[in-house]
Amino acid sequence: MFSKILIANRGEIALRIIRACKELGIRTVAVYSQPDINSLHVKFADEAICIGSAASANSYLNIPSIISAAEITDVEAIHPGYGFLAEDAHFAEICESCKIKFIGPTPANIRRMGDKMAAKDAARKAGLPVIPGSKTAVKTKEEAIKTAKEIGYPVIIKAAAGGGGKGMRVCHNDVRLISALLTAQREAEAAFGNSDVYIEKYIESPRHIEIQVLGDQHGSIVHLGERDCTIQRRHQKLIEETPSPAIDHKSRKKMGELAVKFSKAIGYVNAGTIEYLLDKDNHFYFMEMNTRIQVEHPITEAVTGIDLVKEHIGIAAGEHIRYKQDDIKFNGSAIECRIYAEDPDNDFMPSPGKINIINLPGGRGIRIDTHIYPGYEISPYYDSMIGKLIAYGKTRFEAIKICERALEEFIIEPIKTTIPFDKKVMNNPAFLRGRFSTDFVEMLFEKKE
Ligand code: MV4
Repeated sequence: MFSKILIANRGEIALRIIRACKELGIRTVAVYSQPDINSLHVKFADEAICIGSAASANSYLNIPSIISAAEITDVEAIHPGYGFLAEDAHFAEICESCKIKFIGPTPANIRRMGDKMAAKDAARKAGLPVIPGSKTAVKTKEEAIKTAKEIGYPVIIKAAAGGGGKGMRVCHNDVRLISALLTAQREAEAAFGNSDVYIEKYIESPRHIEIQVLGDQHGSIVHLGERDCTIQRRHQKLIEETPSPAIDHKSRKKMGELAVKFSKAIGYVNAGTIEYLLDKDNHFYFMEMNTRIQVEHPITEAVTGIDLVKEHIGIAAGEHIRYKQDDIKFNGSAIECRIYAEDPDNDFMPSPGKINIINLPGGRGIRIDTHIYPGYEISPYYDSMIGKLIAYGKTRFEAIKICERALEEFIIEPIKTTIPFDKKVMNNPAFLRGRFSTDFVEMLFEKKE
């Protein structure tokens, strides 16, 4: 095992990783931007180094600064957390060439899955159902129209280097497709430095279901079940749960087995997530793979009893996964509410500022992962997520009730947060019945007007 690692991140995930390290007896080095000097990750790490000014490009994305910090403090490995450099193959390569272990997949894994067409191609070859569409980049109007004719409207244009919803365009006819193609290519070029786009059949009102996988450096791969991340707004996840109320034991098993088959086929190492879309008829399709530890990992921890961050670090250190697929038992139901400093009654407008009063909920079945404290100043420079509430119960209904009462106890003042939104969802009939799609949040707000 490592004796000292650097955490190239901030906020709740930096704290989460520091906690795992303390339990593993690993010393920690925090890095921070100037405005983050009073953050808890700085306070709780064994050492801390300032790596630049507020803008992420100058600090948490500043590779020379981070590598220098790692060399000065003589760490053996770097944990990137999520966001920032977590899925930057170039950064993972630099770590390797500096003889610092990147805690995550191989640079080749990251690069291949970053190309969404290559990922789909690998999935198709491994025998997974993939969304019908173009198999190579669509360059011309003629190619676009030919693809649309084959698969039928509606279609969606996506950036090859995209993911997470950036630069997507839904089209219902040839005229719209032709004009959207050029805009999508230009947008892709501007956002990712790669103008390649591809076309897929557009699946209306789907559900987003992802499978957590873990693979060690010795070829062992297991899955840890699914997470239903359907409740999102503008590609920002708001609430996740496991097990998904939308799938039965049989599809769960199939989705898991195929996720493992895919991971084996690409020689995947460490924690990853296979994203599927589920259509109205409950058919599932591979969409993409995330090559990082994810925000919503705690709900999987709740139902499996496995500490994903400890596994993540152990695997990077060369340890074997010591359990087989059948050893992994799924118990109970878990729900995560992401708490954002945003005003749900004003189009989720960011609400940065100083927090004066906090009451964190607790009690049976509750876990809170957060970096906030009374007096903490939420910076407008970074993501507005300020914490996560994870509720665990024997059944989905119990988890919802525990979540609801914890939300009642949750006080953060004077800034606006998404807590009132979460309370509404816990009382929503469609949510309670487990019947909702990616349109859920929009519908919730339309009904109100
Ligand atoms: C889709 C889709 C429908 N059909 N692809 C959104 C994020 C990005 N990873 C892919 N996304 C979608 N891709 C096809 N062929 C609908 C979405 C989508 C979505 C997916 C998951 C969760 C929420 C979503 C909200 C809007 C659109």
